[in-house]
Amino acid sequence: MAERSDPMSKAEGGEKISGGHLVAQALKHEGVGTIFTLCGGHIIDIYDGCLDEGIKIVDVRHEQVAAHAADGYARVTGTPGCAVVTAGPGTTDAITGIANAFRAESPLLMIGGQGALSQHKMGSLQDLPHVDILRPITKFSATVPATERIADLISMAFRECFHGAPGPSYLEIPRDILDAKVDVSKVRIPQPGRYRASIKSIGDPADIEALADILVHAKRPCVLLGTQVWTCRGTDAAINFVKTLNIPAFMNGAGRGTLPPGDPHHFQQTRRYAFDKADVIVIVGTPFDFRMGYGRRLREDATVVQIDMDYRTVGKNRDVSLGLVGDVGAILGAVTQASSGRLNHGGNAREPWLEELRAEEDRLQSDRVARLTSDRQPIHPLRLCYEINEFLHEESVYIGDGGDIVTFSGGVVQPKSPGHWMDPGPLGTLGVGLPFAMACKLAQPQKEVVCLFGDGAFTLTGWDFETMVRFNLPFVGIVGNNSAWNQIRFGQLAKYGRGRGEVGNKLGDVAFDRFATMLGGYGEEVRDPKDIRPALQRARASGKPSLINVWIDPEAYAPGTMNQTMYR
Ligand SMILES: Cc1ncc(C[n+]2csc(CCOP(=O)(O)OP(=O)(O)O)c2C)c(N)n1
Ligand SMILES: [Mg+2]
Repeated sequence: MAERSDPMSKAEGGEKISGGHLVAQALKHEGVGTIFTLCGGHIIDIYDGCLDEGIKIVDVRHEQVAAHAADGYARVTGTPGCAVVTAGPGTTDAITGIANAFRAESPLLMIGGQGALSQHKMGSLQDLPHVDILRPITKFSATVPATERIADLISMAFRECFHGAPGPSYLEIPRDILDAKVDVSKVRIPQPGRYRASIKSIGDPADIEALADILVHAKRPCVLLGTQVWTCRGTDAAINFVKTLNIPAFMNGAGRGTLPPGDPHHFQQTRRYAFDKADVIVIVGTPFDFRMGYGRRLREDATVVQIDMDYRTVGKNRDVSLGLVGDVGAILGAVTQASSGRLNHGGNAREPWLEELRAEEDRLQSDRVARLTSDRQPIHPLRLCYEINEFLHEESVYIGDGGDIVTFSGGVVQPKSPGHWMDPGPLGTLGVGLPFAMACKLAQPQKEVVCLFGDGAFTLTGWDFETMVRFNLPFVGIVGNNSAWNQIRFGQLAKYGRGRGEVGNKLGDVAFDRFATMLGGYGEEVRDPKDIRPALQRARASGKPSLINVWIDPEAYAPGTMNQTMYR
């Protein structure tokens, strides 16, 4: 343990505290136990404060990783993540991570360095207009004008993180403001639990009754449980809602795993079928964005109900019959209560609807069994996904980071419990996998982390595999290696044909297994499908960060890629 630097020196004028120590206190008061960072002269006093407050400092090799890890940490813990980066390039490097968290509604605070206020606009080292750059992709972006205000502005930034649907905040601290020591008596240090209120609102109680009415009378309802079910930790409320009302449920994003595979209300393959035939469709915590065809894939004459944490999401791109804004778990709980006792035999009357969907689900599954278990070489991506799904257990968090290979996995891999699925979200950022694995393993070491990478995606943040080794964070990494940016390659080939369509989308044959061993991890390569599972098991048993390099067929493409659904 480092020696204390005596931040509270008793100079004349009373007890003093430095800016970096105020940062650390404010973080601790919010419950932030870990910061993700890459060092720079502008921010070092924050590290000194963290040492005194017992906040873990995880130092990475690229600021994008710090920001993605803070995003991942927030998703896993339900408390905000924190990235601390230096001025200029440290801040711009982190921007992709902030942008990803912004689109994914993930609460984190990024603290960035800045040249001294006394040198404002003089051309100081690494000076940039960070606050302006960050403003459009954060919920709050500000500079700290005085040391006394540091803890206060941090509490403000955290409050803003939880305004509506969560998101990132940014705070810039000039170097002289951070380094200065001020009288403790002149400083406001907001105390834990006393500077922001609960946002668990159910919205308008009349709308709860209205939705209960709709559901009690629905004959063929279905529900889509999206990411915010997890954000609100509304899993139990969602399960109770689905079971009490006897409604088939589809899950996406972090909502996956709300119901376990095999549950009678869990459906995966028949979403389109159900949306086409349902009389009532309840969309929970999922925007009508490209993933939902902007709402156009929902039948015009269906009763569509949208529940969301963000007022701006409800009714966007498609009219709704009823919209509810608030904590989606609290709303589902209130609706269940308002409908129970009024359902009579309505729930049972839905049995034929559930049976119809189940029959269709089974039909679609048996149609693809042969491809899932195909022994052919080169390995079909579906076989790899099938093996990963079989390999996961209750406590395995699955992370997908790649293009086509991850699209394949979306239809095959099913997390066994809530909070065990991570994807970048609607920004579609390649490179989130390793930082998410890092955050996940740090926040909950007892869980297993299984991460599937595209060979392209891995390389965007892959050097932080070394950080996983340095911090002893074992995980099972799998690279679906097709030596190409295949998801994009397909569209190019389809549009321009062989030759012109092969520009800018091919990669070298990289031995990721050897990359892993070079850095002190575990690695193996696989070419035969029957070797996949044993290799995964050896990676698990190694107790090290690992990469299983699986050579997959570069000529196989996911149906979503072939339809280019993401651009429609
Ligand atoms: C940071 C970033 N750059 C570019 C893209 C565009 N993009 C989407 S999928 C994809 C190909 C990904 O290749 P890989 O990870 O190898 O997976 P594959 O499609 O080959 O299975 C690309 C380049 C993106 N989504 N994010
Ligand atoms: Mg690839």
